[in-house]
Amino acid sequence: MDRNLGINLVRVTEAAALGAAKHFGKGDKNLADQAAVDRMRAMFESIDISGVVVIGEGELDEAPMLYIGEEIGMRREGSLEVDIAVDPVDGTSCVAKGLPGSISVVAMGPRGTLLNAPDMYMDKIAVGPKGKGLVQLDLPVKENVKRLAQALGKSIEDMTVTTIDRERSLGVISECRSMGCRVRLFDSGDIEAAIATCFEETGIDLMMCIGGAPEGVISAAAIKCLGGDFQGRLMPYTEEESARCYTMGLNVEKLLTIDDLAAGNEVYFAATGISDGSLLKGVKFYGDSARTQSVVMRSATGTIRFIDAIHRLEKKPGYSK
Ligand code: VTB
Repeated sequence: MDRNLGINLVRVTEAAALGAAKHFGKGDKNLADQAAVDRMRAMFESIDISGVVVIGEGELDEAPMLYIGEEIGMRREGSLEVDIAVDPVDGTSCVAKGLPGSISVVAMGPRGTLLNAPDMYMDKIAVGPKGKGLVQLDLPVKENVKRLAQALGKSIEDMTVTTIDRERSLGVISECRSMGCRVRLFDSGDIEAAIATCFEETGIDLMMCIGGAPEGVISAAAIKCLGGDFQGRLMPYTEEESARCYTMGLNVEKLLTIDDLAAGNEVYFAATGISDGSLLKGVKFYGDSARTQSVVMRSATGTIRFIDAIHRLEKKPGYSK
């Protein structure tokens, strides 16, 4: 794989974030998502890949662009054949409500490496490199927190677990609080929450939540680049969802490891902040320019780059609309 592809992926997430950020705090998550999808789809055309969307905006009948199975990229003869997983806005409700924690993300790997996860819930756990091999989805919450605290050399009181602010998280929240551990809730955007566990400066040690399965695949791709660990299990809630897993050849009982979700060691990941988050700053508009902050990484080398960019809006008329 061409190592410069990562930098090109940042162009894709920057474009999407700039589009979505125009709708920050305006109460309409669909408009924010649409702007991000349009920009992302257009920017992909300039990248020399032959990509197939494996995680996208939905099935063809639900989404006109970036739908599952759509072929994107320049698609020349000789272009690299890749799987693409996109989330033009992870945390659409955060953008609409003007809350922190929304990002635009893309993951990419050689064809056949990213799991085509159905749009349903997944039970997930994410941890940084020091917790790899210790923390397990199937262990009790308290055991995971204890093991990780020991590995990090922290007291339980200083540990921070992050989870989604939903009723279904009440079990995790009460287990953590009852042992004196700090709990940080987020409204949506579990990809950023998962990645945050791999950066000490975020202060987030562990993520446990039930969130979207597609976001699980993208989180796994990112965490593979960061040397941490991610595990998940599909959680079909209806007969229809169970049947869908069956047709897709997915065993719902199976613990999905990071390698099941993002196979091999040639994974790329890029993200740009839309609203301020624990890792990335959101888009700022200054009249004639806009500023973005992104992260790009590649699992083969494990290099992590943060990219601060200033976009001159008069030179990119499309960005100021
Ligand atoms: C979560 C959240 C995502 O979907 O995965 C959520 O982190 C699913 O949970 O950002 P709910 O159905 O309770 O919202 C997202 O919001 C993406 O749509």
